[in-house]
Amino acid sequence: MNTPHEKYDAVIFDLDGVITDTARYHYLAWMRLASTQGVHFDEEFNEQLKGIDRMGSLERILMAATRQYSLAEKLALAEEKNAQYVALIANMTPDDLLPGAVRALDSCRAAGMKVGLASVSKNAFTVLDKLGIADKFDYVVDAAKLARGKPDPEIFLNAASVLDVAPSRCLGVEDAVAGVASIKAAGMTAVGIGDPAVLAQADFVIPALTRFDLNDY
Ligand code: B16
Ligand code: MG
Repeated sequence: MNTPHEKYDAVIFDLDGVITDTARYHYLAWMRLASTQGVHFDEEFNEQLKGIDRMGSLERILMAATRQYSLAEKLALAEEKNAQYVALIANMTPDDLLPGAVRALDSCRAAGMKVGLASVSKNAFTVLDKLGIADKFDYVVDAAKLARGKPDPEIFLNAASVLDVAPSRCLGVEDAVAGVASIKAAGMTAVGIGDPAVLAQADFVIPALTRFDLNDY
């Protein structure tokens, strides 16, 4: 029998930017779309889009455009960006797992904790399959069924509810400002991956999953 963790019964991970660097592919696909619409797009702009769902991200980019877009045009542009993104992730393999990701996931299982995945990406199941880690999760949120994206707490609350763990006994792991806000709004403890100055709302911040240690939280 595992000794239960003193504070947590579940760990809920974000995908893009935490387990694999698909954040880079989202960036490249948005960059291409923004340039076709005459919108300046750079790393700083991209930072604001991390964890924001597809239509929400598109809205933010088009706000910087010089004209108005109809709903049909927006849907076509979102589809165009997604086609580009799907092409970019087509050749992903387990080599695209970020360092420390498998060890972190396995350490949660070994500690007897439930493991969830909370990504607002509608491509999350495809990415998990390509990475070969789908079986490491007890539950993966289906982003297509969400009414609201991050920073709304819905996605993390859905994961906690299906895993049957109180939010206060959940640890959320995120690389995005909107994602950390979602975890905190859900009443969970947040481990940020990245820069402490950017992820100021997180309870703990580590540079990468290589430094993930359940004993620290
Ligand atoms: P898709 P996460 C998010 O995933 C990404 O951070 C964000 O950049 C992206 O726009 C969003 O997924 C939607 O992705 O277009 O594939 O549905 O960080 O919540 O894992
Ligand atoms: Mg992310």
